[in-house]
Amino acid sequence: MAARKEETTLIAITREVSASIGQCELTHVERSPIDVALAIAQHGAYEAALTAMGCRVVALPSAPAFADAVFVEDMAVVTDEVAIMTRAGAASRRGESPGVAHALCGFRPVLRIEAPGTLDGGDVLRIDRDVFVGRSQRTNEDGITQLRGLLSPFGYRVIAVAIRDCLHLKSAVTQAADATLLIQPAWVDAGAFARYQCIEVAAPESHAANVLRIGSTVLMPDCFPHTRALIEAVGISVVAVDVSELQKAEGAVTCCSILLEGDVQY
Ligand code: CIR
Repeated sequence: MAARKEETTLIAITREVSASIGQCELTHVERSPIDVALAIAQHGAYEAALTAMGCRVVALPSAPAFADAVFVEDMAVVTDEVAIMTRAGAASRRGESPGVAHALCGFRPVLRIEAPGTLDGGDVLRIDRDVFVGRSQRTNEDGITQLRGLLSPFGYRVIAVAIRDCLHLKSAVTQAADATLLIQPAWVDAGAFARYQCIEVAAPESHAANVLRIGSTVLMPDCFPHTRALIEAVGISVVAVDVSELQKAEGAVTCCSILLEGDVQY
């Protein structure tokens, strides 16, 4: 029998779509019927795209009692050193946390944001040792202060950023390449990111700033062709997926996974 080997790879933790996704939290999006079967199929295609981009997908079973469980990003902030379980800003989502913590404890020491702090992973944009955190309806000052206390021993600088008219910081800005961000300037002050090349989303595509960078490629929704062209114009390759049903739940592409380097056996 061949010996088992271990290698470090990029792991993407995902979670199955809950049948109850139609009862999801909504803040800036009008409720409209979600086709659950289509949402499940789109999520499967998203996972397949992650695999094709080089990730090892670790899919957690669904959490039927939690409509938003597919949006796993909000449950944790993971660095090379630790996993920090957030305390979700929406009380209805806090029960999603144990299943995600269980998966992460195999890869990192697990720390926690405690009450009265709240923080959603969607509000955290980490670029090297800078950790930008959105002050949002989901993330409060106490949550930001706790995150700073947990990460500063590892040399991270936590920088609070005001956002407006959107759910999370990463609704407004994400990283597309080492020194390149994609930004919706109506929702976040671009001045906070002055040292990066900032590509503004195309005018008719207000929700296009959320992309998931994996190596030299970004994954993004396929409904933003003008923004896609702007990204490709600076030499970044793009993989596009249809996530229409997840967008109806106010989700996008970063929120459906937690990425981390980890050792896997094969
Ligand atoms: C919520 O409101 O919590 C979910 N319906 C959507 C969460 C999306 N999360 C994210 O973009 N990080």
